Amino acid sequence: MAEVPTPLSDLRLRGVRCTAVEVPLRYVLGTSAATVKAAPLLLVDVLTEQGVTGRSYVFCYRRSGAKPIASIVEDAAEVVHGERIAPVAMAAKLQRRFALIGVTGIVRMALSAFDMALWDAMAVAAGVPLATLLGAAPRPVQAYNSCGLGLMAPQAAADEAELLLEGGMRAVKLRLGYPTLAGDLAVTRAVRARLPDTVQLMVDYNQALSRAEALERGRALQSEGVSWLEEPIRHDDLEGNAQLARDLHLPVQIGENFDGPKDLLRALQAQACDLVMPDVARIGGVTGWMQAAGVAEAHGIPMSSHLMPEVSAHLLAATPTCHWLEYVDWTEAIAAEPVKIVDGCWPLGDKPGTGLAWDPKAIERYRLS
Ligand code: SMN
Ligand code: MG
Repeated sequence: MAEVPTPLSDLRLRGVRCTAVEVPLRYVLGTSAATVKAAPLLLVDVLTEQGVTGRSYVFCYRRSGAKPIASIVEDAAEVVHGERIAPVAMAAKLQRRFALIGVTGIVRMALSAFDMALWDAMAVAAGVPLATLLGAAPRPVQAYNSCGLGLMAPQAAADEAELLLEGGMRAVKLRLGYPTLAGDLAVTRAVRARLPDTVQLMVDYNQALSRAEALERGRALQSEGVSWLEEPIRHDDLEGNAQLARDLHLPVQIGENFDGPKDLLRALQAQACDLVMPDVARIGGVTGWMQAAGVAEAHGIPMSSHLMPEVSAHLLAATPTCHWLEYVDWTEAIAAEPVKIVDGCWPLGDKPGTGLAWDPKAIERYRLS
């Protein structure tokens, strides 16, 4: 890390280094779509001629995702090799160069990972937190605990919910999508009953329901003290989501599957949701996030994040309609200095960049081939 700030105009791309790891999770996460027992992460380091390193990582969802994403990150770095680091300009060039394969799915994730590491390099070189570089005042960002609370028996879920209040958390998220409405209600009631009234409870279906089921279950959940209904149906069924948003008092939350800022715009134009929560690795990194944040503000829609809290906290600090940071502790095993939640908030300190730094021994231990 550069001790003395490097003039940003001098910062040039030398290359990238990608490392795939699979980190253990303290809390297993059983969603209605798949169970996450360990998290495959791709760590991306952007190297500059000046010796400054920019870091990012993305959650690969499946182990098999790491290699192809890494290969595209390396390809992208080749395209802009030797250029002055300018993430917005580089994103435009890369989107054009990757237009034939299509900037979606894992291509989008790779370009997002690269973009985030570029922004980190700039902030590190400038000697300021990423939030500061984005024009925001670094400040604590309210977080909800999204560790665990997967599909499990009601009493086990209630026990786990209590553990998740560590650090003064004022909200937690529960995964739903049991075979029956009765199953969803049993676990929601057990968890709600165990949480203090001051703690909010979000629920997430991971797209498990049909439109009709979502209407029935959403109506039932309206009187159960729940704060939002996340991805009840297919994320891309905008008409179905709009119908639910109209018919339910419970706010409909979507966004982790938005593929670039245009998806967020389309969802808001279709009035498909009350709240949005883009994933920084699918929305287009820092560059895509900031564009999406402008669109959310223009529509007056509160914006939260999805996973990867380290960079998302900086972005939310710079988001006009900042709502909730999704906190997960997935990098705890590999972080040089894991961040601890204080009084229910992610504390944005004064470390340059996103503050990401890895423990080399832990990286060796959890490295994927
Ligand atoms: C989720 C999705 C994928 C992996 C883990 C968790 C979930 C969330 O939808 O919103 O946290
Ligand atoms: Mg979700």
